Amino acid sequence: MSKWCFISTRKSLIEKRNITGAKCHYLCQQISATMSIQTQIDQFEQKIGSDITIEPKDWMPDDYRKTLIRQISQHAHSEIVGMLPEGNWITRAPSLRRKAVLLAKVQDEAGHGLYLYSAAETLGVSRDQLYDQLHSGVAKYSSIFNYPTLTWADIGAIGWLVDGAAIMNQVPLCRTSYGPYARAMVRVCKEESFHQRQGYEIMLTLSKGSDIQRKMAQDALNRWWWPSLMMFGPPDAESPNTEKSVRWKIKRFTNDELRQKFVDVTVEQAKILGLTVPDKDLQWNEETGHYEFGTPNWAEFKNVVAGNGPCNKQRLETRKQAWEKGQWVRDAAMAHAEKRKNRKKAA
Ligand code: BYC
Repeated sequence: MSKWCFISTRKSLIEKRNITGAKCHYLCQQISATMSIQTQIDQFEQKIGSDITIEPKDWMPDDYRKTLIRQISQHAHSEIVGMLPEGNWITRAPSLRRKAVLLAKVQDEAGHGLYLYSAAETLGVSRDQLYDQLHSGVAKYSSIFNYPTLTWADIGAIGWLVDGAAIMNQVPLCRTSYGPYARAMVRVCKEESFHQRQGYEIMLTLSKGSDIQRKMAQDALNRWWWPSLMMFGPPDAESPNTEKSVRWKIKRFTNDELRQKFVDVTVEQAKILGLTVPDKDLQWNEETGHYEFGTPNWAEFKNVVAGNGPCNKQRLETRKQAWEKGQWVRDAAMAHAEKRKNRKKAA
């Protein structure tokens, strides 16, 4: 509000409404505060409209902050819990090369979790709060990691399908409107494409192998296909967050748009492998230039997200134990940091 505007508002309030100077001062303050909030909203909307990233010290609506904390922390938890199904096969990888590659991939996932927790922290939530939400079962993480990895082919299927779905979802997040999240995603996506290729390479090797190996690959595809489609979230019509997140450019595409892109790309890759996508409704639509596909079992999705999937309890328990057993490492790191600080002070 300009100075001139302020004075005239004050004058007209006193003259027309017959109120005291003190009361008028209070009212003007209220107007000014409202105006400055409006200015902040306008500036925020302008940045979003012009694709200028929102940075931690910028003003942002509470709901934008809340939505980001929710999505980024769920994403971070997914990376950390996502280490478990694959970690299960590190000791049983079929060769030294496969073991080294898998070890590197699982370590990458830990790194992704850490970048994402750091991005969430810039929004004013602490790492301890986030861990607490995960360990107490309050926080969500991706439904996909509540399924078991039964054979070595599952490691191929996870890399190909799960990391493939992750890339489809996360490449657009490199342009998400919140700066620290967008920047974290750039490195995450580079690593995810290596993950996807290592998975596809496992599937390619198995599909060119013996009958038993081909069967293993097909069985893994059969079990991981539908849960991979569910990774993109509920259908748009049942997604309470999509409309707002797309408007704020947190999400650049809707759940259904990304699911369709994933199906279009992945079905072609399955053909190269000589494997069959387990969907009797799958068919190419010449007119739309897209595959039509069946409906995922949304009741199963809801059940898994509610904590009742095949491995939910086991995953949470493993994370809690890792946290408790790692206490001595955190204590040792703190003691070491304290010692270095004191040494520096004394020097
Ligand atoms: N699983 O309104 P919606 C990885 C929840 S890491 C569980 O559409 P939104 C990898 C959703 O949270 C993969 N919950 O939500 C790691 C919401 O609940 P609340 C993780 C799900 O946020 C290691 C409710 O359902 N990727 O790839 O607009 C090894 C309604 O949904 C799921 C990310 O996190 C699900 N699948 O859209 C290998 C990417 N889907 O919070 C690979 C970033 C939905 O309202 N996240 N829900 O109680 C996103 O892009 C979005 O958050 C989602 C969901 C598309 C996932």
